[in-house]
Amino acid sequence: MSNVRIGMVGYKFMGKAHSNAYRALPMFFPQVNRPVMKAICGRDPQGVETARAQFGWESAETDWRKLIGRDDIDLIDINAPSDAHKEIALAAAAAGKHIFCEKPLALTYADSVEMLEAAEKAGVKHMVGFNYRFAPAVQLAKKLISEGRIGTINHFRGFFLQDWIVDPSFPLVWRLQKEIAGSGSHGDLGAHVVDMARFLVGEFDEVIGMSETFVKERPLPSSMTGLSAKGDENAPRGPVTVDDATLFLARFKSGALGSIEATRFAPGHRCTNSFEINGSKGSIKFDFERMNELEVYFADDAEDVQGFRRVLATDPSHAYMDAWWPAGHTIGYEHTFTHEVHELMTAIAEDRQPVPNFVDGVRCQAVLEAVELSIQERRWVSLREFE
Ligand code: SOE
Repeated sequence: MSNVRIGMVGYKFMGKAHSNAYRALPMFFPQVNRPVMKAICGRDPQGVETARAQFGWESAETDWRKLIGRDDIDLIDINAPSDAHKEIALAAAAAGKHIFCEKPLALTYADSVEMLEAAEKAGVKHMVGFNYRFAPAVQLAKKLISEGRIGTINHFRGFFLQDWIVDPSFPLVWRLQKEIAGSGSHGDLGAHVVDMARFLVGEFDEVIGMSETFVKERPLPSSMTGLSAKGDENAPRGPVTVDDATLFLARFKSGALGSIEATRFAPGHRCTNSFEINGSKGSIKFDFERMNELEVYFADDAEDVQGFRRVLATDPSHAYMDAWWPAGHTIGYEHTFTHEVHELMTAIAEDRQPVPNFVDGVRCQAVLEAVELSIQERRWVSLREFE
C-alpha cells in the first residue's frame, strides 16, 4: 500500500464531495492506498484558502498550472466547470499525473477523444466521476443482471429529474451557459443516465431526441456555489443557451429499447436519478432518492407471492457495506464518492485502469452528441457515426 498525493482543481460543490471522500477513505477502508490531500486550487485566493482550512488540505494554489508543475503531486482531480476539463487534463497527462475528472468529461466528443488519447499516451491512470455506479444498490442491480436473474434485457427506462431552476428568477449560473457547461440537463444529468445504461445494459446503437429551453433568459448572478445562487431580479439579464430538458429514445446494440429523460423542470423532484430495467425473467427498479433500496421482481417467484419487493442493500454482503455500519444503517450521497475514490486508489495500487475511465467518458460523450445531432437534423443517429 502506498500514498497517492492529490492536487485538486475546484473547491465548491464537487470539491467538497471529493475532499470528504479523500478524508473518509483511510478511516473506513484502511487497507487501500491512502490519498494525501496535498493541494486544493481555485481562482479566488480567499475562497480557496477558506476551503483548504475547512476541508483539510495541506496547501492552496490559485493557478492550476502551478499545481500540475509540483513534483509532490501524483494525481490531478479536476472539479472545475466543464469548459476547463480538457486543458487541465491535457496538461496533467503531459506532466505524467494520474487524472480524475468530473463528468461530463468534456464539452464535445472530439475533446473527450483528445483527452483519452493524451492520457493513454502518457500511460497514466484516468477516471471519470460517474459516482452513482458506486451506490451499493446499483452494484446489486449489476450483480443480478450479470447472474441472469432477470433474463434478457428488453427495456431500460432512465430519468434524472430536478427542480432547482424552475423559478424563472433563478440566476444565470454557469450550468446554464453553453460555452462553460457544454449543455444543460442533457450533459449534467443525462450523462449520469447514459453512463448507468452503459454500465447495466451495454452500448447504445442509435438514438433520437428532443429538447426544450423553457426559460429563455435569466438575471445575471451576483454569487453562486453548487446549485444555489444569489441574484437580483432587476439585475441585467442574459440568455440561457442550454437545454432545460432533453428526452431521447434509444436502441442498444443488444436489441434492448431505451427511453431516457433529463430535466431540471420537474417540481418536487430534488434529485430523482432513477431507472427501471425489464428483462425476460424479471425487473429491477432504483431511485437515488431512496438510494439504499432496490426494488426487484422475479417471474420465477411462487405465483402466490409474485410482486415487486424492496431489498435494503445495507448488509455486509452488499458492495462496500462491510466497511460502514451494521445492516440497516443506511448510507448517503457522499458515500458514493468514497466508493469511487476506493476504486481509483485500488486501481492505482493494482496498476490497472479504474472503471469508469476516460473510455467510458468518451462513449458517454458520443451518446450525448449523437442525441444533439439527432435533434438538430430531426433523424435517428447511429453511434457508428462516432467511432
Ligand atoms: C446538478 O445538476 C448536479 O449537481 C449534477 O451536476 C451532479 O452531477 C449530480 O450528481 C447532482 O446534480
